[in-house]
Amino acid sequence: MTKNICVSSMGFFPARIQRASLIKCLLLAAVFMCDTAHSADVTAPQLLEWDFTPKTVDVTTQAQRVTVTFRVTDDISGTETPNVVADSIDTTQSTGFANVQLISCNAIDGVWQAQLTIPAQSAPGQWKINLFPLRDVMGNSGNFGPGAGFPSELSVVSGTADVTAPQLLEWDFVPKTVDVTKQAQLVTVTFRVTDDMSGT
Ligand SMILES: [Ca+2]
Ligand SMILES: [Ca+2]
Repeated sequence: MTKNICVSSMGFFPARIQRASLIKCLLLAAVFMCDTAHSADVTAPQLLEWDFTPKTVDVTTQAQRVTVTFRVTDDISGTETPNVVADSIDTTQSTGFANVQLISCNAIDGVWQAQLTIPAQSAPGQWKINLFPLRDVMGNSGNFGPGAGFPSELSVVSGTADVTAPQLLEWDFVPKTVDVTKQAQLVTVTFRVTDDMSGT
């Protein structure tokens, strides 16, 4: 399209302007060709390096912090900030998402760091540190990480662990019937929950 516009306009101008137009045309054509030569980003980011410290924490008396450091590259659009979380293998306990920051370089080739906090009285045993998703700005996602070849199991020592879920002891609501013909109505739910150690 760029070429057609250029050729059709050249016939109406003197030779000097035609030369200028020709140069302009070639430049535009070059830009156009460069644009079309850009590759689409259809490839997910790659995890190149991954480690965390310490490998064992004792949360008997207080919470402990684990630092995860990893390097991710992406071919074109750049890596979006990934999520890092640690989950207890034997229970439903989880740290929740860590605070993840890019600490050096950039989203094309960057080193990221995540701070995980294992709460006091957490479940003892092995916890698995997960990385997900490895997704770039264009939405290309890889598998859950870190994957084979990288350490992912954290040992948790906990002398007084709370591994029992809360119990629902009482539950009721009033009223049992509402008439919303003319206006909205409130229903009040009251319940009692107990927990053995850490609280509900
Ligand atoms: Ca990509
Ligand atoms: Ca409990």
